[in-house]
Amino acid sequence: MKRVCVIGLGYIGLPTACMLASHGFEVCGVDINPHIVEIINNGGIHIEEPGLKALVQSVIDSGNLKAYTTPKESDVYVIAVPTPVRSDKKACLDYIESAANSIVHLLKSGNLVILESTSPPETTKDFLVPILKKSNLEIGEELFVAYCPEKVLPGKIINELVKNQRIVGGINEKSAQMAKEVYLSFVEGEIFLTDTVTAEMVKIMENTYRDVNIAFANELAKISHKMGINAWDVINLANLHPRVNIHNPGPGVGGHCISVDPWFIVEKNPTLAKLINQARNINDSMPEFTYNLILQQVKDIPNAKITVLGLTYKPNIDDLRESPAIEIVRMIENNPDLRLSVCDSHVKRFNNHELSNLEEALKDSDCVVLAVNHNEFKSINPAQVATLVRNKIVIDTANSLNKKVWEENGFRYILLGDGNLRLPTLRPSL
Ligand code: SAJ
Repeated sequence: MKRVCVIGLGYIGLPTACMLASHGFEVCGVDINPHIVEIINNGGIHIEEPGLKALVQSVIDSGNLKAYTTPKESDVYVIAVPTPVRSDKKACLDYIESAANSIVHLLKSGNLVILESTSPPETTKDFLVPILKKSNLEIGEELFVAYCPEKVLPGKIINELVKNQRIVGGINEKSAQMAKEVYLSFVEGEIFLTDTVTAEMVKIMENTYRDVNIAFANELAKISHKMGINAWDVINLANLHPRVNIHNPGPGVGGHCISVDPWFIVEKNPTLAKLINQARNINDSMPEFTYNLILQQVKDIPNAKITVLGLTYKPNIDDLRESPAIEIVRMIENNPDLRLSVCDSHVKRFNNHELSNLEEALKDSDCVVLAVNHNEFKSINPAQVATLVRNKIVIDTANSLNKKVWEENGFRYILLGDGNLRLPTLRPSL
């Protein structure tokens, strides 16, 4: 049985390690955090992802996955560590560097090293390979290296790991072929081979495409506010065109991918990547835009209490990375004239914050802000909310609350992206 060492047991590394362990590999999972290692070895998980717990339990029970804090000698090494962006918007490759350094002494002729972490183009050949060369193995002849970006959507990781197509970029043909063999064990989607730089660029462009399109929708939301029209109506009507697909505006773009990866292109091409840079800035401006909507609504209420519903970067997950809701919460916190309560049952801890249950969060509130459209908030009953709050104002950043019902219960309903000046009877009925 081939041995695979997966370094980094986070949102990507852990599900990937499980897939490999349930498809014929003996897997050593590595994480520098001993607490995470202990949880996994006990068949548990430290992140929320549908289906993951059962998968971990089964591969721990079968003995095909074991977690450690340091790598063990293997045939294949998969690096799936974070690549955050620094405050100067430059990629931080420190985790790739330490992961690569941690395996150098284990590498043997015939081994394959796969990088999965989203990285600026040329990272594999110009950053990873030089570290691996310290093994004294001939790259492409004795030691094979590939870049294979993950493409899975948090919330659907287990399904997408199997079903999505994959891009495999090899440092040479043999490396690409060897990596393809590994993924063929569990991937049902088609696997395309290319070079490492193209594969790195494909990954970043997928997320940048989405970022630019969301920025377009967010810009439309701002313009619609100014012009007194409803951006959501504009989007619904424009998207009837067979070649138009405007994305959804919102309080900002979060997560470890879409809000980070475009900076890697800006870093490499500062003078050329103008649109990409601007799109990032537009999306980064949305928490403040949302905060200003809140301020407008509570300007006449002394010491207003704002209730923020949802803290994660998108619905129905527990991931807080780069969450726009957190930005909004910080702005509210820093305003001495406002009080704050936050409710999110997916989040156990958030800095020193006490998260309230829904009833506590709504009690005496002056403005309820739906920041993240978790399923749990869909069942909120405006009539019941009305009995708890002090002032009846609700701000919907996701276009997911029923305006009519909230208004029937006496609420002033504000939708992000709706300038709200048109007569309701003139609204298109989509
Ligand atoms: N968002 C909007 N408007 C939209 C769509 C999304 O404001 O119309 C916001 C979300 O609320 C969230 C952020 O964008 O804050 C990102 O959410 P997402 O669901 O679009 O994407 P991620 O970051 O969870 O996952 C993305 C996916 N990439 C693409 O769809 C191109 C996923 O397939 C990647 O594997 C993942 O990035 C990654 O790891 O790179």
